[in-house]
Amino acid sequence: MKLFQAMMSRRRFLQTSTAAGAVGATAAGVTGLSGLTQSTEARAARPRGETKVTKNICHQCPARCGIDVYTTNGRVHAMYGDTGNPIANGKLCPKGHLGSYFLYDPDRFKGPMKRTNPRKGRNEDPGFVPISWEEAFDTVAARLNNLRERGESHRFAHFYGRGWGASDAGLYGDFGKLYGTPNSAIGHASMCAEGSKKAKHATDGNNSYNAHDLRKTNYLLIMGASFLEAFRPYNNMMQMWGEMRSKSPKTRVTCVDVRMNPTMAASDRALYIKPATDGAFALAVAHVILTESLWDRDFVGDFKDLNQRFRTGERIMPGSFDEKWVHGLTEWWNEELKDRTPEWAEGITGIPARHIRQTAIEFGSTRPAVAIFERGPTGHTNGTYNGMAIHSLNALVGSMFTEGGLFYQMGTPYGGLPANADDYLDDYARNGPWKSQPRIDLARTAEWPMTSTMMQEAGPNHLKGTPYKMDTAMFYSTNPIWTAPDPKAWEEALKDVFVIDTSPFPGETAMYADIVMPESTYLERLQDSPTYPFEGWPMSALRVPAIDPIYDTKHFGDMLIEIGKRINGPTGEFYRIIDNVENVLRHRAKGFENNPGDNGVRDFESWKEKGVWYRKPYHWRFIRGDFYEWEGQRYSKRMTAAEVKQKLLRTPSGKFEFKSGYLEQYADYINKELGVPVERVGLVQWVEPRHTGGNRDLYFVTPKTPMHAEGRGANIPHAAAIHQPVAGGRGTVYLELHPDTARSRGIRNGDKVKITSDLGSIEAECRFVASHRPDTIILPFEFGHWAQGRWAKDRGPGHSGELTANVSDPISGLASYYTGKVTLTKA
Ligand SMILES: Nc1nc2c(c(=O)[nH]1)N[C@H]1C(S)=C(S)[C@@H](COP(=O)(O)OP(=O)(O)OC[C@H]3O[C@@H](n4cnc5c(=O)[nH]c(N)nc54)[C@H](O)[C@@H]3O)O[C@H]1N2
Ligand SMILES: Nc1nc2c(c(=O)[nH]1)N[C@H]1C(S)=C(S)[C@@H](COP(=O)(O)OP(=O)(O)OC[C@H]3O[C@@H](n4cnc5c(=O)[nH]c(N)nc54)[C@H](O)[C@@H]3O)O[C@H]1N2
Ligand code: SF4
Ligand SMILES: [Mo]
Repeated sequence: MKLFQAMMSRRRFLQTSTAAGAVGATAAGVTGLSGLTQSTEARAARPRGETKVTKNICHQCPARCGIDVYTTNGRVHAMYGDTGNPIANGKLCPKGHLGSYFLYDPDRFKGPMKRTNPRKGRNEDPGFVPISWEEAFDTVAARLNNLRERGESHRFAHFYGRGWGASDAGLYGDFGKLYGTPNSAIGHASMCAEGSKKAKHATDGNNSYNAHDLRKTNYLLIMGASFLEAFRPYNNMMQMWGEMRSKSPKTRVTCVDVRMNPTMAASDRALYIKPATDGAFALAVAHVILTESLWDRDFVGDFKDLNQRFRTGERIMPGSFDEKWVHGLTEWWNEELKDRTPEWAEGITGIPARHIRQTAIEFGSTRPAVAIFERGPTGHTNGTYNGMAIHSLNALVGSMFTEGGLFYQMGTPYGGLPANADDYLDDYARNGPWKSQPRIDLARTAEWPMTSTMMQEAGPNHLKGTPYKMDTAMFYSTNPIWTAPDPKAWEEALKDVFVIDTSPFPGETAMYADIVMPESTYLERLQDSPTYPFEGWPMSALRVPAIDPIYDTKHFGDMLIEIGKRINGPTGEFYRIIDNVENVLRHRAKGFENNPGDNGVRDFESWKEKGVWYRKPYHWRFIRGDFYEWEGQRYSKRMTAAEVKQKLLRTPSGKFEFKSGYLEQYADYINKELGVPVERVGLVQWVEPRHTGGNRDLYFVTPKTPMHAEGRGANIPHAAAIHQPVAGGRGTVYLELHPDTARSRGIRNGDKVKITSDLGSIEAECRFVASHRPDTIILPFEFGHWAQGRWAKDRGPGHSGELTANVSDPISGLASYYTGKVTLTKA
């Protein structure tokens, strides 16, 4: 009853906030207009300058919405969603409009600086003094040349968070190869959402996020993905929600989460799950789809004897099922699924068996149906297996590459660079001692053999001196001293590393910098951005500077190129040919000459004008049992099994694998790390999570909210003012908890509380939210900065990261942000 009330009021909140938005807009329009009629003549007499509209991309989250930036007399005064950008469609999320705060942030770094105080720490003033860009580049290049001469170039590392494209993070690979370091670059994916990619890698062979055709989806199962707050591309997800929920028949939505959030409130069915148990839920759904005969015959196949059935607890005969595009179904059923009933899953997930069964029957009998998941199920030690179980549902109902289903994002057909790095390798680059050195984070070594990156390990590894100590580290759009799990380890680690930070404004990592090379904000820089997975067809947007940099700042890509020019030997030559970011982009845009975009973009100039190149449709489709390729008019070219394996289902078997050949290659490792018997490693299965915090009694979850801009937005006062939709936070962030959880601890609504994990304690003010799980407390991520701008610094609750132990899923390497247990007391 209480839950229902909370959901209703939540729904009302959504409705009224939309309605209020509409009324507000009309009212403003009307007053604006009537105001105009009275004063137009007076204003027209004294025109106040030309308004220029330039194309750009919002940088506050990975949605990468295209924006029109309005600049009058050299001042940016407005930005709107670009009507010609397929993600934005003329709309933005509430954060998008706030972009000029970054540009005019009074706390911005005004130009390059060097540190004068050798001591580093929270309470140390870095003593930054201005230097010229020449001095900044020369200092860094001298260090790097010196390391190279000593045969220690591997001790230089590049770290990055939000990379955008060919003009920034896309330049790292060549740099590492030419200069000679395995650490160019270490990306933050293992602190982000690597788990869902790995789950897909293990089952369908694509190490990637999915693209979706949500307009045509008729059933959506959302598991631990914040569809109406974060799921990518966020702004477009809200538009898709509108489409799905207003079409006929409307898309039915079941949402599974550990807390009440806007997506739960707006769904047809909201299921509260015990954290980290999503795999058990999904396996039970799979069990029902098979026992109720709801699987997709065209994709999965069928029994040879059509009278045969899947029956709970009964094995099927090997060889009795003809698999079509799946691999391992028989073993999956016999060794795992046959006993995974809804009743079994109820015991693990806490979700009543009848809800699991209903969800399964709906999901299995509606086409097309899609199951999505992100950091919720994967932010745990069993994350990859949880994700595999959920993704298997997409295969069982035949949604892979189907209309209304899931795809993988196509790349942009960019032109080549004016020089090829392989032609500029000297002997050191080819055979130097760096070649035998592992990465500082030990990704892709025996320590973390299955991961592509392990950024959270780099700081602790440096502290231990294993595999070596870093000498110099350059940070681009990442702030591990604040966002990494157990960030205090990074505070210690970076004390004796020469740090180069490129942030436009202060942050924790920047306070440890020896050299600050401030980047221009996104409204001042030229930069490309191929889309994150969206609808599958290729797309690449462009940031066109609205104004020249208002301070002495540069684009990160230009910094990298300038450092490159100063590296001794052929590396310098290579970068003199690459020259600058604009040159890079002009060459990349040559790829559009033979592939003109649907909006007419065919070169650099038209790309700048329209702000985006894209070309529909998606090239492949599964139709009634076969895969087809687009031939200019229709999906008419039937693909061979070999083509499907090469282009779409890139697993060892060329099929969707319920028994993963990829995982089997690492059987001993997985057995050692997770205790799964060697012969079972490949199976999609239930694996018990290991929560940190042992016998502490509350789960601690730190999700994203609509106004949260990763670790970059805490200094935007307006965003802070409306941060927390469920608890109604104003100007701070509250710990959300169930009243029963509070009362049994003598805590009242609004009290200051102390949250304690194995790592330490932080304080927060609490708000009762009767619709949360009583065993789970929620503190949205973003506040608790000790070094950001004036609106972020020393404000709000403590920083949730300081309670988060550095424990990761051994398969994907994703840091287990949502797995820690804590205790709660009155402060
Ligand atoms: N507004 C906004 N959007 C963003 C970002 C942002 O900063 N702000 N950042 C972007 C980035 S970098 C990323 S990685 C994505 C992340 O996108 P998401 O993964 O969708 O977002 P999260 O908030 O991390 O987590 C999703 C949900 O998982 C729930 N959850 C936690 N544990 C469990 C569990 O065990 N089971 C289940 N079923 N649910 C659980 C949380 O309550 C939360 O509602 O968002 C992107 N979009
Ligand atoms: N407790 C907890 N921790 C989390 C999460 C969570 O949910 N809970 N989420 C995790 C996730 S999903 C992610 S993706 C990571 C993100 O963590 P990070 O990789 O650290 O990325 P950001 O927090 O966005 O930090 C980017 C930093 O880049 C700088 N910056 C901002 N704008 C620019 C720019 O235009 N140019 C340059 N050069 N620098 C800029 C700022 O100093 C900012 O501090 O955090 C993770 N940490
Ligand atoms: S913050 Fe909002 S407007 Fe900006 S890219 Fe993300 S969804 Fe788009
Ligand atoms: Mo992320």
